[in-house]
Amino acid sequence: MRIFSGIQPTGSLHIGNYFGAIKQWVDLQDKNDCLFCIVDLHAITSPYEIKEFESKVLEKAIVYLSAGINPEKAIMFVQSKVKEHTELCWLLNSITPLGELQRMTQYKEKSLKQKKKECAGLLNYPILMAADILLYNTDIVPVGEDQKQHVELARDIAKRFNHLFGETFTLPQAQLPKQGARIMSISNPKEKMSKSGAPENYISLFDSPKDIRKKIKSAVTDTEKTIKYNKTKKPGISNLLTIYSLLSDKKIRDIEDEMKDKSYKEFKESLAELIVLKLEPFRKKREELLSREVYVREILKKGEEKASVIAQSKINEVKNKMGLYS
Ligand code: AQP
Repeated sequence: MRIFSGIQPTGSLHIGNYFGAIKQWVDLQDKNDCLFCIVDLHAITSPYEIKEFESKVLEKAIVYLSAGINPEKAIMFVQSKVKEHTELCWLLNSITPLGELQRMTQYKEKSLKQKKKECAGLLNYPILMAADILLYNTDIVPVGEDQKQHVELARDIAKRFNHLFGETFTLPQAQLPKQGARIMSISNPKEKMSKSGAPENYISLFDSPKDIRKKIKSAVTDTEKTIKYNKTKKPGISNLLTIYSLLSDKKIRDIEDEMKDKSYKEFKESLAELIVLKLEPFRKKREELLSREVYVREILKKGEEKASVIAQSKINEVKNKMGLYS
């Protein structure tokens, strides 16, 4: 199977990104043909710091490696270095109905947040994402729940293109993890954990033990006392139980049993220690890689070369099918 997925280089990668996306990538890379991209062109659709941007991209490559991506098995590269992504995006622009873009949940949410800073790129974001995916004849796109709608749109665009110009694109499918497809914010459990939100809302993969303990201590719960999973009535505790379950590989029911005589404070203390323990290898690996910039850049360069070969051949096919001057 061909697998493609990406993450924006802005913000700090959090446990939601890990359980929703990266953990699936690590599991898939052994038996599949994987491309993992740092989608910098997506990130520029929101305000960003120009001076820090390149280092953020490099930092994300370090994050991918620290979280278990193996460059011997998967192609890792930066989106803007393979120009066919933007080229295909423009070609797909011409067959994507405006109404479909306007109904995308992420567009509606982000355009509200960005208000006066909203740009056309925010609306066209899913077309670029479709180009990322379709360029590589992707079968499976491992993502968290919030990106499912965009993958479905990519599939619709592929179907429309194939119908108009003849069989060209593989129809991609989103793959969500069974558990952890939507980790909620720990400061507002009714909203998704988000890296562009305030630091109190997420646990970064590289937060210090001190910060982890502090954030979990102040995580929002409810006024009851029972440690029971109930997504609608107890979203805070349910989210913390989900995180506990994902990190401990224990079933939620078993954790509820284990914790039945414990207070929220005690439960939070064990959760914080579990997170500290499980994230320690990520922190260590990152420390080690931070001083190896040349090595990381080499990995990205090799990835770019490999991705470009596939992308060039696909874009030529697409342009031919569309009848463009050859
Ligand atoms: N809370 C989450 N739970 C599970 N999965 C999540 N993902 C994001 N948040 C959660 C998945 O992580 C990948 C990151 O994709 P992205 O960088 O393109 O950004 P996003 O989806 O918009 O994620 P964020 O963290 O919320 O970033 P901002 O705040 O910048 O928008 C995707 O696979 C996503 O589904």
